[in-house]
Amino acid sequence: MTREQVTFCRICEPFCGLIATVEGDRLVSLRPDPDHPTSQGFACPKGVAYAEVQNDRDRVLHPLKRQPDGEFLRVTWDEALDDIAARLRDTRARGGGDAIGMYMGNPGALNFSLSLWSALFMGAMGSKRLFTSGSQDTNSRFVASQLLYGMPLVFPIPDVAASEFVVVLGANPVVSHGSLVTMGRIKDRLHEVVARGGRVMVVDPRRTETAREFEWLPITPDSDAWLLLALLHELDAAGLIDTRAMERVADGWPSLRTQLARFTPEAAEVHTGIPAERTRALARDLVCCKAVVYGRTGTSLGQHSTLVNFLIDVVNLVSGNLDARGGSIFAKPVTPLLDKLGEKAGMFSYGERRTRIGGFPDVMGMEPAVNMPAEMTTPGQGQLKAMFVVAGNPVLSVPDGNALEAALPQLDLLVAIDLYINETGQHADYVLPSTAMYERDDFPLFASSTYAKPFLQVTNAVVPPAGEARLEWEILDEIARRVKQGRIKALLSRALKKWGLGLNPGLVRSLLIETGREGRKFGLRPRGYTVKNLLREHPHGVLVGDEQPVGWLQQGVIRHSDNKLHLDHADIANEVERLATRHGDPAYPLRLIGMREARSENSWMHNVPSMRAARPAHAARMHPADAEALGLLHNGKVRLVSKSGEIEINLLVTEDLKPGVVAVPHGWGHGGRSSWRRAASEGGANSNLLASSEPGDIEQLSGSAHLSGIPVRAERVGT
Ligand SMILES: Nc1nc2c(c(=O)[nH]1)N[C@H]1C(S)=C(S)[C@@H](COP(=O)(O)OP(=O)(O)OC[C@H]3O[C@@H](n4cnc5c(=O)[nH]c(N)nc54)[C@H](O)[C@@H]3O)O[C@H]1N2
Ligand SMILES: Nc1nc2c(c(=O)[nH]1)N[C@H]1C(S)=C(S)[C@@H](COP(=O)(O)OP(=O)(O)OC[C@H]3O[C@@H](n4cnc5c(=O)[nH]c(N)nc54)[C@H](O)[C@@H]3O)O[C@H]1N2
Ligand code: SF4
Ligand SMILES: [Mo]
Repeated sequence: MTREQVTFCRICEPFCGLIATVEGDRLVSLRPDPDHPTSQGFACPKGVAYAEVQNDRDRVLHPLKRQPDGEFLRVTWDEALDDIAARLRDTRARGGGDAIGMYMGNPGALNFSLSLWSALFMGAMGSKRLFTSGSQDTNSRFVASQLLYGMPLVFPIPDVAASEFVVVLGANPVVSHGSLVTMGRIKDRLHEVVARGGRVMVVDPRRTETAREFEWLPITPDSDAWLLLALLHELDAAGLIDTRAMERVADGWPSLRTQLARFTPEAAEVHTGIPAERTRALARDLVCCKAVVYGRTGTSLGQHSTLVNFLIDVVNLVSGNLDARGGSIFAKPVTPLLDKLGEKAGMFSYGERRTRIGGFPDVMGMEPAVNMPAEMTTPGQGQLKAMFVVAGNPVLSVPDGNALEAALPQLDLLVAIDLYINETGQHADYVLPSTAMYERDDFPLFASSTYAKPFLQVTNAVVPPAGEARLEWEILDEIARRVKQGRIKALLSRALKKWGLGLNPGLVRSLLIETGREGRKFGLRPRGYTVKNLLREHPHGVLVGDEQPVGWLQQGVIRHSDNKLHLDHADIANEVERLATRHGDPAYPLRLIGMREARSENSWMHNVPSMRAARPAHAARMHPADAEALGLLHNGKVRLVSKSGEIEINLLVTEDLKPGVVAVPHGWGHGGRSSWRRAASEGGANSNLLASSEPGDIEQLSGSAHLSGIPVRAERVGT
């Protein structure tokens, strides 16, 4: 029998509405949901192709145990879980809880039950050793927020719907569909800015798919701090700052201001490649209307990533656009976890401990993933001996996957929980099959504080788990139980137990919605929302407001005790100094950046046949002037060399790049004993072998990897 079920996609951040067609227990296809209030009938190729992931013959459907020869053999769940628990007990007895670590990858953040249970599981293991894709993504943003607002999880989103001038700095929303902002149909929303008579400017080293639709201002990679400081310099020098208004909400401007002297637009031009006059004009454009500077991974993966994220907010602030309609605004979370509960539970720490290797501050409990190999191989208290890799593929996504691959076999235990055997999981003692997206109940908890329009939607599983796949939280819960910790305990569990209820994600989801801003509050707001009435009456989701509020910066956003933004930090001053004295190495004259593709998701979804057919083969891109100078040919091969490694890769020559820049999509170089056979047959190289894992090359304030703007040189391969 064929039926349809309303659900939503959780591959990336807009959480587009989808309609699933199901035959029996089989997910046959997915199509965009025309009745979804924000995605309004849009879904990208990835979202629609997910049915092919669901039904992929290369998916892992049974627990697998690696044999001495590297082959994986099917075992029972009991065998796997008992052995894992016994080994964990042993690891703990010898090295303490902190000998157990976890790396949680990007899909974990978009998976409600896993994102909660991974933290609870680590608590149950008595371990603080959490690594995530955050150190390759958002952590510098979070640290900038900690410094500015006193809380890492407070960050502004661009108010595109009301903006007259959107400056996209290091983001490619036409391909990525928006990040750290949850906005359906973001491309259309940007076009509406122009249709209203406004402008969208894309400041990027590559003429991206977004830049093609709007204005392109090319910039040298990893020079954004220069641009932003020059904008501040110009705004100040031209008397365009309403200092009194700004100082009502911010403390420390005079001190930051003293550092601006040398950052003239002319001085910046040398680094950014942006003519001084254009920087001056941009500064003026930011104060002439409702404007916003919005940055994302392109501004979070350079050598000064915390500084850059910090300066983006300062530019928005001094130009009068922070917490202002059409500017950079703060969403009010629809559910309480991310602010109140999380804060009470102490989840939002920064620098409460320092890492063993490199002395990096923790960012909300996370350590830099680039440290994992050294943390596994360096003896002493805290040496990692057992690791879980859940929904992640750090061998391809983190700098220097070779070092990680060399270190993983030295662990006493490595467990991967994934849909596939990926390049990291191929080294695991056990690969445990997890349920796929449409096999689980869900709720976009992560988006709670990033919605451009406040929104609520929940979905239940569309099909039962394939094969023997299990929900990640159940796997973790079961392991914790076998380690004899008892069921995972959390804040609420004791109270719930009193009433005879165990803690499970379904219950947490209900509580979050019930007690949330729009919740029914156990009957106090009879018209409020519950999971039940959302599923029954609003399966497509429901907008719970037209827009996010403005003017509430000092009414709950800022956590500093003086209720002001803090602009004066010694750490930031040091970063500014470091920036001003930075030198390039002439041996590596080019700058490597990444590029996301519409039919790829980081290192996965490469095994999907329909997307493969429509995607160009993995290749580097370079400007004709550079290619010609080096004697490199379009469709030829190039060797890219950095101080950390080298790769060989196909080359496409294109004018879409600023001269001096090479772009390579990350997440490639599949193979080994990974189970995704089609992806492995596609070739390609792992660009992160060019990234450095030396502690000195990691951004010091946030432990963020340097993945964008890597100095490289290019060489012709063969004669
Ligand atoms: N050079 C360079 N490197 C980068 C970046 C860049 O821009 N440039 N971007 C960085 C960023 S932003 C990110 S987020 C990281 C991503 O890095 P990671 O999170 O480490 O890796 P992914 O490639 O997202 O791999 C996700 C894994 O999760 C599995 N998976 C998918 N869905 C599920 C699920 O529902 N459950 C489970 N258990 N597993 C699932 C997939 O099969 C895959 O193996 O890469 C980072 N690396
Ligand atoms: N199709 C697709 N969608 C995705 C993903 C995917 O892999 N594929 N990944 C998802 C994930 S995990 C994330 S975090 C988001 C990321 O979302 P975005 O950040 O919007 O996506 P990117 O394409 O990485 O955009 C970064 C842009 O920064 C530019 N850039 C690089 N270096 C610099 C620099 O130094 N300065 C400036 N100004 N620009 C620079 C790059 O050329 C690129 O255009 O996308 C998500 N959506
Ligand atoms: S844009 Fe992201 S959320 Fe929307 S359908 Fe595509 S992958 Fe799914
Ligand atoms: Mo990401």
